[in-house]
Amino acid sequence: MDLRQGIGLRKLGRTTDEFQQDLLSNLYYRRGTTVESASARDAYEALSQTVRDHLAERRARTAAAQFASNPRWVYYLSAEYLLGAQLEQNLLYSSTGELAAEAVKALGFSLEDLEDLDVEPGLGNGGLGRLAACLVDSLATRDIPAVGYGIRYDLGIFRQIITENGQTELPDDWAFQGNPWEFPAPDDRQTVGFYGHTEPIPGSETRKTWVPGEIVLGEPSHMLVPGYGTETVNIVRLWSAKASEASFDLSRFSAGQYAEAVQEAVRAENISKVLYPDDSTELGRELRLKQQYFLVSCSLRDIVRRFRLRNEGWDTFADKTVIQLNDTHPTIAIPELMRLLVDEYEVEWAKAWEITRRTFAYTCHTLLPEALETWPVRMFEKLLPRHLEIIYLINMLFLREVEARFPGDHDRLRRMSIIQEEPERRVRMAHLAVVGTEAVNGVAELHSKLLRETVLDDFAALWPAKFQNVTNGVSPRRFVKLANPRLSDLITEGLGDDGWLRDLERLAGLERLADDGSFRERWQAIKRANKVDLAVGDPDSLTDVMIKRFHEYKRQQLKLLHVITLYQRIRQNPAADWVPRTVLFAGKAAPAYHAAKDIIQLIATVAHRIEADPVASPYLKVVFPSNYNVTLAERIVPAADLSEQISLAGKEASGTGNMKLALNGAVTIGTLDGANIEIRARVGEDNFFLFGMDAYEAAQARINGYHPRHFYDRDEELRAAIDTLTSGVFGDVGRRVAGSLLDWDEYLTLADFRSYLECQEHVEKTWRDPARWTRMSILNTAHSGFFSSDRTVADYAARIWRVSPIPVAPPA
Ligand code: KOT
Repeated sequence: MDLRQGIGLRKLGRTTDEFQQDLLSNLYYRRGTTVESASARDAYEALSQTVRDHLAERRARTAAAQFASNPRWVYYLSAEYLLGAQLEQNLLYSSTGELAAEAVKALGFSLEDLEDLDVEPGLGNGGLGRLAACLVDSLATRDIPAVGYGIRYDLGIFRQIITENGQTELPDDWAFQGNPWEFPAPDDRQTVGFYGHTEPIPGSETRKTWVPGEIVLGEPSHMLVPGYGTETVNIVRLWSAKASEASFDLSRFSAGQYAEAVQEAVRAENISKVLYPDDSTELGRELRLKQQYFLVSCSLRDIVRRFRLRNEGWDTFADKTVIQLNDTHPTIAIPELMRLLVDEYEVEWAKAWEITRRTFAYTCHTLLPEALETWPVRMFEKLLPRHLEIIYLINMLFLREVEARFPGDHDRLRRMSIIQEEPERRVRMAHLAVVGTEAVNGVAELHSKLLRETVLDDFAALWPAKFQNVTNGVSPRRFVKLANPRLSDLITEGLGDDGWLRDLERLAGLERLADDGSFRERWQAIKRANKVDLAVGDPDSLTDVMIKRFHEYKRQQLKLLHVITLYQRIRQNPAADWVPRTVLFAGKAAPAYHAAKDIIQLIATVAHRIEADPVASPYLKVVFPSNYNVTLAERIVPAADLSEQISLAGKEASGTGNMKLALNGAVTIGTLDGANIEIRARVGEDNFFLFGMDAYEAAQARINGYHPRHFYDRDEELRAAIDTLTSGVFGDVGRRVAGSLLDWDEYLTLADFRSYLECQEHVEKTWRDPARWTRMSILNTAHSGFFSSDRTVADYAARIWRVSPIPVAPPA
């Protein structure tokens, strides 16, 4: 037997009978149970294994095809991945959904029951982590050889419970019952050093020996990432920290000091214990820096290992490798690659630097100054002494370059240095990321422009060609096909086939149906049915959703002031012809972000009050389902009529929820911020509710001296809403939120209040004309094709990575 043909010999069930056989075989031989005694979990595990086998076979062919062509590989380094539930996706991407439904039915289960057992790995916080998941989906769909690297946190993003007391956090032990979707690969384990000291190497000026003081092992496992409508199956490789044998202290154990004996091992394994639950904030904890270096060190060694399978020497490394840094979290990869090349492989500094710069690219996801990562030099020195020396050398050579271009401009040197001097010496990771990469991109047009004009302006002046924009996108498979099967079927019928799932711009073909009365009625009926399924309020009410992380810049507090105003209006005039609304909030706040948690608690309190009020509750309902995650987003997005995208202009880098909602026919009410601008340009001004200041007006307002009380004094309804909060009827939390708005209002909520309320009146007027609303809804879907992550990946591939697809042949 020719073993290389071996993978072709394993015949996978393509008929119901064969699939059934495979399922039973997994139930008996892998699960060790029988049809008679199989529990739902047994059935779930066996089904997952059966589906996984289909992908594994494609994976084997993919790896063979990709390595054979020795391409330029894309390596995506991200501290976060929000992959979403796997079973339903993998059924879709392996076209086994119908087979599976019949097979599990014969076992006495329904597919839906088993899907309920599928746990979503919550290995991320929000937009940045979900973007990573959409990009790896699209990389596979576009047949691009790629690996996503990340950390396999034992505990993912906390589980959230909402009560009238606000948010409570519980640990998310997501893999408690095992994870049928991952393959451990202990043979590819890596060794990671921390702490210690460096020693000079006689005869060399640049090379050093690093003697680490702590050694931790990184064990990989991978999840399969199938492309849709193609053979390619890529992987996401996630690292778990494991203590080395040496860290177990046998002598202490023998002396009865059991806790002390494992102390060091516990410390080592804590590195991948828990995801930091912060989003768009900076936090300077050593464990976080350890996580970052752990991810980077394991991944770079793996990348080098893979390179050496096919290549020799270093001359072609950058031709065969591009590493995309998902924000600055993995930026230590730049000095780490320098260390590997210079210290370990004895590549000369200048050559190593050329290779490094050509290998990396950096995506920035924020404009908030507090989210720009910096690390105290002292912490760096202790944890990664050799990396700090390398950063100093990189910085010295870089500042020489700046000095040559701008002689005598000392202020510029101080601004651009990788090392911040005042008030404390810190390493500026964004500066390191710009200096050490070939391309830097923002995630929406406005964001990329503001990066060039503000935060990174000095760098854009030095290297204008380095700065690019790549507007974010989302996976139409997960966020339309899987989330909204009814709408997907109607779109497919309207367009004649389902090619739109791989070529989303084809949605434009729906435009001609926007004026077709019967199509409109079916569209409307689907939205209604999705609302019935969501079951949070009257399906005939305007379903108004604000789903995203809680952050003051996103301005959930503005939405809340609107709700309070509506409530007061209804109370004052109960007999008027009110538009019934269901306002749905969902999202988590960082556990230590007290102002955001206050807003959550206040929303829950107001919701309760309105619910208990017989006058207002027929027209206004506020709901706050707990534990917003990918799975919950997939239920809410298809049911939304109105999409709230109301951040202060200039603060939201892009947003991607805005894209998911528009694609599903929600109409946006929003500011000129992030990707809202591009959504509006595509769906048309008439099909988007615009309000508020733009980014330049907002910046100007701050410069001119912003006084929230000015708006409070001049707007009666605003005053009434805030006075209610101050009065204490919503408790202390109401007082705190009102106080922060009146005294400071960092994100100019009060300045945009009136414009927002007027715009909401326009929303209601439009809603009263269902034909018109439905037309707007259809046109939102029709013109959102640009926001596919397949397009995002195509942009990166063409302009940043310079890679092409490597198609995988179907089985012989
Ligand atoms: C977190 C920490 C530091 C720097 C940035 C972040 C961050 C940014 N986390 N999530 N984001 C969001 O990323 C999304 C994907 O690009 C954007 O759509 C969104 O606007 C960011 O807030």
